[in-house]
Amino acid sequence: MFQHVIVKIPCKAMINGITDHPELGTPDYEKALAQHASYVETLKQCGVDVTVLPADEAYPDSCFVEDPAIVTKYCAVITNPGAPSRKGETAAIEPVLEQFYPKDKIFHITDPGTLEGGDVMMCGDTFYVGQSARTNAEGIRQLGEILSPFGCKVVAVPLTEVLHLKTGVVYLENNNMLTAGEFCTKPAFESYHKVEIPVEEAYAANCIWVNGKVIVPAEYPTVQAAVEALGYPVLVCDTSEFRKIDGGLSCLSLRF
Ligand code: CIR
Repeated sequence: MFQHVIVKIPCKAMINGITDHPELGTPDYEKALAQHASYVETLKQCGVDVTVLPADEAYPDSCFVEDPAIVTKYCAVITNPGAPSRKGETAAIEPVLEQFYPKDKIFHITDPGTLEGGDVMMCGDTFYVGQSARTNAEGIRQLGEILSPFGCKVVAVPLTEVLHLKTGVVYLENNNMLTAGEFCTKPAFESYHKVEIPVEEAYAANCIWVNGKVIVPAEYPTVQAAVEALGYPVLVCDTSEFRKIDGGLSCLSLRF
């Protein structure tokens, strides 16, 4: 179960956030703020306390607070984002995590290792880590070294089709996993009960389990029905403006 969630208000510069999908257009900032506020309210309905950090105009993608840190029940890890424009986001998140973790339980990924939290999927004590354009083999090795003393296993999952691992796969606890695209056939996920998401709704693979409920992005009826069929109460949240800069539900929070 999660007790805490950390989010960060989107900054005005988010309209210049990194995107592989310019064809989706530029985010509408006012709409993004409203969607973010409603995201926070939805999280509160899942019984967590939510720490809302102020916007940081220096970093266009800083609302995607999942990427500069990994939070576990054992420790926190400050990452080393692979995107040059996002590296400085880690300095702002560390003092916030010090309010929740003792200093000797906060670790760091360092050069030449790179790693972004969006590539890390926690399934119990196994951490699957996407080897992506943002996360390299050395970053994954360092994470393994940090987590193994806690009895955790780190498994690298090479990916080519999407930005981060969790762009295309989500673990919903109870052995259930939603997979899209290349993640439907990865040997690493063979033992899970997988529900395959159709290509036209692949964006909705980025949904989140929070304390028994699942938050799903608005307007993905097939995914919503599939999650309901698995027996989870579903909450819906519109993230259309974040999608335009390749972000979604999981990227917008740290949950622990
Ligand atoms: C980026 O490219 O870094 C941002 N525009 C989107 C980050 C999404 N984060 C995530 O999937 N964890």
